[in-house]
Amino acid sequence: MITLYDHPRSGNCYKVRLLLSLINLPYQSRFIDVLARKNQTEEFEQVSAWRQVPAIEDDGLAVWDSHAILLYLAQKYAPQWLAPLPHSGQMFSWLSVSANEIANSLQPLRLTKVVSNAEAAHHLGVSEDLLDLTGLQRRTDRFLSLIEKRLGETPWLASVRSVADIACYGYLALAEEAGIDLNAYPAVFAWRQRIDELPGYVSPAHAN
Ligand SMILES: N[C@@H](CCC(=O)N[C@@H](CS)C(=O)NCC(=O)O)C(=O)O
Repeated sequence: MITLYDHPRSGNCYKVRLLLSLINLPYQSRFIDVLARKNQTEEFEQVSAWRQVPAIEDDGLAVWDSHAILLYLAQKYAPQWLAPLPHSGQMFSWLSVSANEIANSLQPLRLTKVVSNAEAAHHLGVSEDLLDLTGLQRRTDRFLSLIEKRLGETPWLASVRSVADIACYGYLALAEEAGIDLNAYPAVFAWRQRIDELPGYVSPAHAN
């Protein structure tokens, strides 16, 4: 059975929990208390090279990084979540947006609201006085206006439903925790609702 190295408050782990639930794939969850630095061990590094969650073990094979895990699981168990050509190009582009633009805007912005500034600075690898909250908000606003434009043109990020939607949804599901009101982004709001209504959907609050 698949083992997911998991933390219930992590949006990156949530992406993996959501796909596993949507495709109805059984797994066991191993809680890694990253806030208590329990990830900083050589043993965990054998599974996750950067000592971060999420990571999975499947048939003795370790895979880490939420995007890599989504692609791996879809390729092996749920190819219906992979956009075919020519849509695959946009799927890869929006996966990249999740791994870069969201990971450098909405994800850390939300972190600053759910843990102390000192804790957030530690996880972001900067000293507390260099925590750039204005910059995070500006980058988040820019990301939101770009994804709003895309979702005003197409119901799914890659035109067809794909793991790119799950990747970007991970932190957009937690937007309110970052102090964002998605009513200002009607296309994103409607897309989020489409995902909420998928069979097998689990909310971020539900951890195994
Ligand atoms: N690129 C990775 C980032 C994973 C990540 O940022 N994990 C955080 C939790 S959301 C973590 O493990 N932080 C603990 C640490 O870095 O020490 C992914 O998309 O999965």
